[in-house]
Amino acid sequence: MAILDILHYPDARLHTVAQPVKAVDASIKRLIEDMAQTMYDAPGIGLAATQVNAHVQLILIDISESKDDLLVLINPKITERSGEQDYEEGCLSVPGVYDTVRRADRVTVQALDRDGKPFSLKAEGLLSVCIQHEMDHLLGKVFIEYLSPLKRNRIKNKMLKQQRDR
Ligand code: GNR
Ligand code: NI
Repeated sequence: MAILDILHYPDARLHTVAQPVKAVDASIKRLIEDMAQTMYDAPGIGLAATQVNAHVQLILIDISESKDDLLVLINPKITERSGEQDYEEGCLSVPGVYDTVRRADRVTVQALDRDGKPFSLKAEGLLSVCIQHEMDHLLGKVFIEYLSPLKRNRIKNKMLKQQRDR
């Protein structure tokens, strides 16, 4: 297992659109292991392959208190969404920035699990937010793109300054 480097905004690679996983083979399983270790180490409650510069449709989520309930979604597709909720989001690719995003309250998602087996999941609340946040990463989208251009520019400058000062 290995801890992978997480890309930080405004890295252009975060805007790459991920490709579908063709086969849940040994290399994908290794990526899942490494991403899990990276997510728990960070720590975060979700991680998209995009964030570790692997541009395949793979996301990991663990919103459990005990950090022992890893959810793996490969080639996820949202088939139903309803309602609205506002949630204060953060992102490992935009460290130190938190802001409110409005998303669907409930989603139904279809995906493959880590054995390549199809499953369907209904989610609400934080899990639903997290699924939508991670699926945005696979489309090359970071949550701050929902904020006003003014806020986004301030965040971009703050991030660039942080990276200069490191
Ligand atoms: O760790 C994370 N916390 C979080 C909090 C509110 C809404 C979304 C998230 S996901 C984030 C990890 C991350 O950046 N995933 O892409
Ligand atoms: Ni994120």
